[in-house]
Formats: sequence, structure tokens, C-alpha cells
Amino acid sequence: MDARLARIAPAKAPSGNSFAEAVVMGLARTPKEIACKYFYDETGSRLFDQICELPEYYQTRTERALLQRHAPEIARLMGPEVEIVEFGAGSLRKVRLLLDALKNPRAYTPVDISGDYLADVVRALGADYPGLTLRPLVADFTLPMTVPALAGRLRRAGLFTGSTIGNFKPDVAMALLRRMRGTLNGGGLLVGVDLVKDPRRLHAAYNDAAGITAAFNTNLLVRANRELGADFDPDAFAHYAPYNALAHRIEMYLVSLKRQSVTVDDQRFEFAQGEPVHTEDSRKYTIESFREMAARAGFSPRAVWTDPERLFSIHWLEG
Ligand code: AVJ
Repeated sequence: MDARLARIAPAKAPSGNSFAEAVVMGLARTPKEIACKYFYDETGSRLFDQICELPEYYQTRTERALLQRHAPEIARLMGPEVEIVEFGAGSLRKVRLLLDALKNPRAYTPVDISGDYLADVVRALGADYPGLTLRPLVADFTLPMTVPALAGRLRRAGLFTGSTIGNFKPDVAMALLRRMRGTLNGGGLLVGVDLVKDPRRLHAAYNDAAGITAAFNTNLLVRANRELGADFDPDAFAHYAPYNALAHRIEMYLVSLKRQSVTVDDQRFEFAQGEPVHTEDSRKYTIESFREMAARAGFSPRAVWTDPERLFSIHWLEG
């Protein structure tokens, strides 16, 4: 390990059995559910990167283009000498667009639940930005957490991209934004938000022809088999992801294709033919509905950028 990486603050690992608990408790419920944050083991993180490249998944490329186009203005709003704190950092590809535009960025603190993956991508970023203090934190940002100040008590700017906010129920999303506002100590937050649109476009984005989203969804079962010794037959479950136009959300399920029983952690779970396991909601907002929620969370919504087709939006919220 080189000197710069050695200065990284010790990573806080999430508790070891949380996935086991989530599966066992989620399958005991009616309807059955497994929280979407468990998609992101290393395989899941890599499948998600493949989703981002799909022709149907317009979100990532639209957001990236918006970031690229407006980076100079965003950099001005964030100001010089900042510490960037990114919630759910993923592949770290988007932050580069900002780092290249920011005036003398001092530190970067990516927070992600996928520890091995984070270590990998941080190593690659460090090689390209020598002189930037890197502080990866392996943590579940949906839980309360403290991000200790770095030397120099740097001003913070937050990054919360990819429309990850859409995974949370509105009241939970608001509480999460409120907590992020606390973490940022008065600094602003840049949030990427997917917009309400033609339901056919949304449906296609979660039902891609190549079947990558289906593999991403089913990977939850593969992960349970590998990590928990469960005996799911992944082929006996179908990926099902309809758009609920009334509730403005994609709902993702794994549907049991037959009557079957599965054992996880010495517990048996019965599945009826056609019984769904709810694995994700991906809510879509209007520009106005998101700004309203951000304001209720204590932020002052300022600039907002969108593409000509109004597929996606990026919001600058002042702390
Ligand atoms: C990372 C939560 C924003 O909801 O679009 C992609 C995850 N799920 N395809 C989304 C996802 C299926 C993605 N988020």
C-alpha cells in the first residue's frame, strides 16, 4: 500500500449478519420483501455498472451529460477548497467530472455499502488525482453516521447522484436528506433525480432486452445462496418490474414461478405459485415535487438543470 492510501481513515464495516437478517425477516413478512440495498455485493455493483451502459437505461448517460455540461457552474456554486462527500458513491465515475472543474478540491469522501468494490475503484481514482485526500467510508448511508472532520475543517459539498433518492418512501427520503444536511455542516448538496415521464420509456429502462436488470434482480438470490447457504433456484423466479403510473414508481419483484419451499439459515419459507418478493421501488419525481421535498428537509433549493427531453434532473440544494 502506498503512503497516500495508508492515510485513509479506517473504514467502518457494516455489521456482518445484516443481509442474513434482512432475508430471514423479509421472507417472513406478507408480502415478502428484501431491501434493495442488498443488491450491491461486488457482483451486484458490477451488474449495476452494466445497467448504466444499457441503451434503454437513459438515466446514467443523461445525468453524466448534464454534469459535464454544467460542471463549471456547479464548481462555482460549490466553491474552492471543498471536501466532496458522496453518498452511495458506486463506480466513482461521475465525481471525476466535478473534480476536473472544481477549484483546488481538497478531499473526497466516498461512502458506499460495497466495501471490496469501493476499495478497488478508490485505488484507480487515487492514481489519477494525486494530491487529493481520499477517505473511503464503507457504510450504509441510510443509517445515522458521523463523518469526522478532516484536518483543516474543510467546507463540505455533498453528492447524491443516480436518483438513488428514488429508492426511498417520501417520508424516509426527507429524513435522509435532513440527515445529509447535518453531515454537510451547512454545505450544499447536489442531487440527481429521475423524472416522471412516458411510462413506456420507464418500463423499457427496467426491462432491458439483454436481461441485465433481470440478472441484477436475481443476483439477490444468488447472493443469498453464496453468503447464507440458502437453496434458491434462481431460474424458478421471474424478474417483474412494472411502472405504477399512479404512484410514480417502478416496482421491482422476484416472482415465484411455482409452488416451492426454500431454506435460509435453517428456516423454511413457502412460496405460492405467482407469489412476489418485493425487491425495489424506484420513485420518479417532478422538478417541483422534488424541490418541495428538499425544502421540507431544510434545504434551500437553488439551481436545477435538466435535458431538453426532461428525462432527468440535477438539483443544487443550499444547506
Ligand atoms: C441506483 C436505485 C437509482 O432505481 O434506477 C436500476 C437501481 N434498479 N435498475 C434505479 C436500478 C434496476 C437504480 N438506482
